[in-house]
Amino acid sequence: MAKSNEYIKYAASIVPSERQLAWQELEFYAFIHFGMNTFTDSEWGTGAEDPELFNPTNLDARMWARLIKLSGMKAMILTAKHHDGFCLWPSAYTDHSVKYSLWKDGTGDVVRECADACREYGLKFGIYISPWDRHDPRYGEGEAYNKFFKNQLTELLTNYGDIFCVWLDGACGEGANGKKQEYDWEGYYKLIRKLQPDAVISVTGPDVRWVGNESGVCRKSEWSVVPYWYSNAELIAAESQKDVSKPPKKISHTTLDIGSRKAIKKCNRLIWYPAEVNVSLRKGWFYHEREDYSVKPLSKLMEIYFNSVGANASFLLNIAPNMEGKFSEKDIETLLSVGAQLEIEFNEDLAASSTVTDNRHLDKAHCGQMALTENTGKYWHSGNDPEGAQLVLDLGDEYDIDKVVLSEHIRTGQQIEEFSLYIQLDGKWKRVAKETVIGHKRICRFREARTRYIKLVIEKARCFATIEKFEAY
Ligand code: FUL
Repeated sequence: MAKSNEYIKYAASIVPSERQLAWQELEFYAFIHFGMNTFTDSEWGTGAEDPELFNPTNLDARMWARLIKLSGMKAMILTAKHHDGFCLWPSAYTDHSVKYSLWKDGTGDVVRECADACREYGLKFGIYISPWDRHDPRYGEGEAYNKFFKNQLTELLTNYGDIFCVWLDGACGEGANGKKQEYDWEGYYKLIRKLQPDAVISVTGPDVRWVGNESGVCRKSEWSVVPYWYSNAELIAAESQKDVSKPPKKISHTTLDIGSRKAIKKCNRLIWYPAEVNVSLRKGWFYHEREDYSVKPLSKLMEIYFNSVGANASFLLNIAPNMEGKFSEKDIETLLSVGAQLEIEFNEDLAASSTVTDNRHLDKAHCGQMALTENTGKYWHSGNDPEGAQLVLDLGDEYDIDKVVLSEHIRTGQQIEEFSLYIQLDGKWKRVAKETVIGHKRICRFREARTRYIKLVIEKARCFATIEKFEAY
């Protein structure tokens, strides 16, 4: 029997770290691309820009944080340094920073303002720092550059309070001297772990997997347990964007199926490496006036939300403040509509006071009733014979529903491989979803119907099945 196969048991035993568990809870959070490129109307600066060009007239990080919060996002990741090397904080290790700009006569610190605003609005704060630095003459000089980069990381990770994420992109181009740098990834990771042990290292790092494109496309089955080599920095760098005009559109990194039994069977080292979908609200990552008309419509953003957050991935949505240092009108309008739509979609969990019956459970403490989100910290566990296990929810009355939200108890690994969801109509069960993975979250959407009973059937699982959230809307 496949279940007894060692490789399946091994896959089922891979669990997330505490920092990954905390990150999973964020689900939807903001990227802020702001810096020298905002003032030169470019996407990738050359590094030769005059620091004096950076001069936002009305920078308002509190407004950024407030709008991020209102749009339903839970954190902000700021581009502290992009490929052009210009630093948004007064780094002691370079003269290419806000310190040498006209903004606030060189006394300003965008990283500080964002960190403070996030704390004020209850958002987590993270940083993007590009290892590729087209300005610094040490780039391409091996150890000298790595030391400089680590010094900058140290500044960012010691002076601004808790950092939830260090987002390292894989771009590795030539420096001003035409040389390429050999990055000391292991050294960077070690330093980050030492200074901010709770921070996830995303994309070119071991904690959060880049989905492989920048257009909001996810795999049908986004597994959190995948072969270890997907976290290999050199591989990620090799697959990253190489040309500013050609952002990756389709799923690459690296195939469509990276976590099924077939995909992991021959692999002797697996890793918990859940996906993140990064998409820009506009066409580019930085602000360009000509792209004021490229702001994605609400419908597109909701589609990406359901296809990412609703399919075991997280959604990192980029916002590009303008030269004033503010979000533009169109962006504000759109962000507020996303927040309002999320409130409508997830207004009240109609399953909250259901009675749940199951056809098997590990023990009483893990009976079907524990699957309800209401029972915080508890979960249903099928026992060691998961296939065919069922949960039936009696909502207590008939309600119009069009969505069911499910979560596994991922602290005990990702187990469910196939399931079906049914609602009862006129005394008959009607299947409304047939899917594969659940993982941290699966949102099943279907045509609105009035029902009192919902049934979940586990069709295939690794060693057992768990459900810790079961909601209906
Ligand atoms: C890429 C960069 O080259 C883009 O400019 C942007 O920052 C994106 C999020 O990551 O690797």
